[in-house]
Amino acid sequence: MIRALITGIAGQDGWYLGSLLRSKGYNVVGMVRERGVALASKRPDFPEQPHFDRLCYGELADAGSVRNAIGKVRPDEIYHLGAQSSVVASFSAPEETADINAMGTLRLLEAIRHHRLDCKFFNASSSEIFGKVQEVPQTETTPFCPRSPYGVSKTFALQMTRMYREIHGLFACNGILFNHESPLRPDSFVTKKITNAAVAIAEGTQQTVYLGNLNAVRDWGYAGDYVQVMWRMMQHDRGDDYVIATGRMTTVREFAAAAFNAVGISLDWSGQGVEEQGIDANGIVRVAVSPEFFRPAEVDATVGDASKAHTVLGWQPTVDLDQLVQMMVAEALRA
Ligand code: NAP
Ligand code: F7E
Repeated sequence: MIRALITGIAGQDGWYLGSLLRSKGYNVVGMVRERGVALASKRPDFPEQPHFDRLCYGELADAGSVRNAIGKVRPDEIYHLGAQSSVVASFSAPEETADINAMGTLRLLEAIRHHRLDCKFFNASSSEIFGKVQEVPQTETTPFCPRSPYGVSKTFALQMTRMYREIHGLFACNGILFNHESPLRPDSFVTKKITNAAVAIAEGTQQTVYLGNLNAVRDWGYAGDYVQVMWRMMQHDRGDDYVIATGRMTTVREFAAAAFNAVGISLDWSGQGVEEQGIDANGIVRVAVSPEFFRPAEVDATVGDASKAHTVLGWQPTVDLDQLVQMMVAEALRA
């Protein structure tokens, strides 16, 4: 039986990946920072299913605990998903972000070397490494130009992972993941904030949702599809780096329009910048802009070209944006 260690098992991708690996017969050990965390109680909005066999303690900010976890579990495959994953939060907590995301990845890689472990390593990298994009769409060869402490931390982690592959011969992969969402996305991310708000507005418990940059463009995929390709990378005959994306650009405004449509509310847009509003058929403002949600720096035209993953790994996304919106709205209606 193959033993996998998943860092970040309590997060969105941890749930999908743990479920996938268990369905393939893996023994799944989830690393958490609080021993015995009751994941079900952390996640009352989603039916609990077994997505790990057992948990082990591991704090990415602490080298000793990471080394202990690796030494005790001795996994065949490590899927490193644990991170301070909020770009917004990284602007107010740059040091913590660097410690967990950059140094945390290095601590894992060093623990593998320390224990002379013969294992494979997957690192969850991010499209945020491209930041102020140097070309559109972005591929595995697009130069890095991160614009947030989060993006810088993920650039360090990607380069370290590459270095351990090239210098130490580790089977190591970087998934350069573009945004991927699901009903398990935490409420602070824009897709979940919008789908929750659209449902609350349709049910009459909320009047208006306040958003930041409506012109921001993202390439949004489905988390269930993205964990499939993480596993495929680890089954290939050598470790490598892959852009994982849908190739479709969507603005926050378009995502909001789709979510409101899904609950039967059609929006008309008027005004510009902070004056822009999305207004329903009764003339009620349902979407408004608040400067509170603007960022010190925004990444532009983020859209990925996943041709390499299509060709080499035979991966294709199965859920399009409309299906993703429907899925997230259905879950918000159910909750
Ligand atoms: P997520 O829901 O935020 O989950 C992150 C997990 O990391 C949480 O379970 C969290 O544990 C854990 N974690 C945070 N700090 C830790 C620490 N100091 N020690 C140990 N564990 C810690 O993230 P996700 O959306 O599943 O993303 C998975 C990975 O993909 C992350 O590395 C993220 O940066 C990367 N990524 C995600 C996307 C996306 O669109 N989702 C795109 C590109 C890259 P707690 O529950 O204890 O907080
Ligand atoms: O923002 C805009 C905001 O916070 C998306 C993480 O998984 O993907 C994620 O990071 C866009 C941005 O995700 C609001 O300005 C407008 O342009 O949902 P988000 P993110 O920052 O793209 C990358 C690839 C990761 O690696 C990260 O881990 O939406 N936006 N109005 C807003 N964003 C938020 N959060 N809230 C708003 O009200």
